[in-house]
Amino acid sequence: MSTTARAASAPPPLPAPRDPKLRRLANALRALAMDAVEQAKSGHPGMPMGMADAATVLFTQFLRFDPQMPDWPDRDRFVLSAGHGSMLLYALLHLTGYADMTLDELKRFRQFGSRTAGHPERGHASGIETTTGPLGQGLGNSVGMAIAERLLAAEFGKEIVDHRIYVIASDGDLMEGVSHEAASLAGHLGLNKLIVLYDDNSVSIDGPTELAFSDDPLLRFRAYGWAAERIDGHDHEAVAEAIRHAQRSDRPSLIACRTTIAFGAPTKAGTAAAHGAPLGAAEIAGARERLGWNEPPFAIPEDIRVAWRAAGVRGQAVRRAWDARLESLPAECRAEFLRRQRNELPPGLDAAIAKLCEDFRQANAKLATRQASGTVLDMLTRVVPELVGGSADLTPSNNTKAKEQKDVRLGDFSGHYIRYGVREHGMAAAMNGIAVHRGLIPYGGTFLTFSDYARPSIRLAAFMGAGVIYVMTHDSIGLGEDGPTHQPVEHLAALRAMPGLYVYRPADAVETAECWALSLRRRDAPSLLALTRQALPLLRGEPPTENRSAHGAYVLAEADGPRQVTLLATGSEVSIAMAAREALGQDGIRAAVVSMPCWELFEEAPKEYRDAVLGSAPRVAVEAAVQFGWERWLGPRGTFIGMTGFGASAPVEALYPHFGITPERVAEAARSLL
Ligand SMILES: Cc1ncc(C[n+]2csc(CCOP(=O)(O)OP(=O)(O)O)c2C)c(N)n1
Repeated sequence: MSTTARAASAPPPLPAPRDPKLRRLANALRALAMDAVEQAKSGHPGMPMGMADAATVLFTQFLRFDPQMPDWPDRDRFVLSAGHGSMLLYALLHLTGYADMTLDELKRFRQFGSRTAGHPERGHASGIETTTGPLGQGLGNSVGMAIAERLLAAEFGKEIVDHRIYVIASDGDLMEGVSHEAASLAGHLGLNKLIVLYDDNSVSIDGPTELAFSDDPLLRFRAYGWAAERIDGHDHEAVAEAIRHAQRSDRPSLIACRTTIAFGAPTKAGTAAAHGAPLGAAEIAGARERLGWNEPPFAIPEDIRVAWRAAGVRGQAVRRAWDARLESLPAECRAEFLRRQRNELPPGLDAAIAKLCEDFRQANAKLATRQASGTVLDMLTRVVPELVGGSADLTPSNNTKAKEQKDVRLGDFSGHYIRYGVREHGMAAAMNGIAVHRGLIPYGGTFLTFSDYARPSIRLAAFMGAGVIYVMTHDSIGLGEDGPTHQPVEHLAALRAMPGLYVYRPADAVETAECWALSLRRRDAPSLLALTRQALPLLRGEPPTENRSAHGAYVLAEADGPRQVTLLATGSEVSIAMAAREALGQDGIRAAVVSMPCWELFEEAPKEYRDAVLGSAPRVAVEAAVQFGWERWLGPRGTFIGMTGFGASAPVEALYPHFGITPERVAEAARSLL
């Protein structure tokens, strides 16, 4: 190529930065991202290179954090919602001095067993506040974190709780529906501690975003009740001024940072080619030259390393001052704050649950399990003050609001009940944020069918071990007249298929209380309570015992003599199995009934226990849902009674007989196995 031709195709020089030192700090992030992606032969260099300037301003001038105490409760939270740009976060954690994010970890980006997974995974390294990658989720989580901050500040005072939630989000984040729900809720509640830096680079995987995206996010967010402005994301002072402005706002803030994806790369900058593939040796060499970065791969000049470390110690004095304020809190208040941080439940929970079970027995409570759950919550919210409830606009149906709970409102965060609106996905994403923030235990309700609308966030809760509790009512055709659109049939199977999620389907009021206790105790995984709309008889009339649901399954009624058949059931179908047992008994057939409120717990039980419960007699399982998954419990000769397709719109009394989920059918199936 002639010199003239090269000159003609050479990219224009980079605009001179207003602050050369900050540009060099940002270039360290760029270089680490380029080098790590290149070494891994996989990853996303474009976004870290584009947002390096804005992230540098945030981390060196604003974010309050202390790498020596990564879990300092009053730290600002930083959420990289655009999780594909994970190298940006890893480089920031490394350079600011998080001990577990070593240079070696950066060199092992995306390799098995490294802390530097493809997308940031909470628990892999300190400083990763939440797991991101599925776009939109981080933004949804950040809304929950911002709610948690306000609630805890209202409870413990702003001396102890006064932090901000900063987010980096991309075009993809803003396109995803969950972010719309979350942003709308944040605007409604006026969550002004939430500041989103939007990587407004107009590029996504398919090419320029104009291929698919022509709404104006600024107008949209303003309509949600946010403050929104657009700045040059490579102008450090503009970024700083926008953040200062956002910090003073009485609303959540969106700062659209106009950036160039892969800023500095000679031919790929500004194009989709830089989004999700290594840049290649020639492009990296060109980027180094244009950026004036002459270091070998993974090398950081001493002055830059020192400057980044200084950013990492900036928060120490603030944190120490906070420690002192915590010390000077009244002892009881301090103990309560710290208990919550340890994720430790208050004393008195077991006694309260036991008393409630006794009350249910005394009253022979014939209740829908959703109603029993409501009664449980009336008690629990008194004993466990960190519970924060809510529903996606189904409060009276989900029975999620306890008598003493007050609504959370714009300007008044003294209540602990959130009106999430008709936003199941936003609710579930926000609950993840509340859970990982610490200090509060979120639960929220909708109909079980609409667990599908929340599923991507439920999956992330399961994946990162967030102790969220889902109250999902109307759990079968038993809901009746609303019909098949609302009647879940495959949902239990789908939810049970999800690793790390505990699915409970209690059979009566006592089991409901037991399952609530188990859900609360499990602080390192989500729990889902599938509850009925229809009333169920009390089955656990026996004198107080241990929490029998804790075994996942147990023999509710043993056969009168050696077992000839074992009837397995969950939830509303346990009483059907009990009636079948009785009918069989009249024919001299000895049947046992096993209630199985939680498969996952039963799977964890010792094999001998499981064998003893299941017995060696043939089995019939009954559940008003599809069979998928039941094979594992049926044994070689088992039969399943349940749904084979969608339900129908009719009163519940007509539906169970229509779909053949009756004591007679169960008894008949049992007889045919003998
Ligand atoms: C829910 C979800 N859908 C799809 C993807 C795959 N994906 C990763 S990044 C991306 C879009 C990239 O565009 P943008 O968000 O603008 O990021 P940038 O190109 O600026 O890095 C997509 C579709 C994903 N991570 N999450």
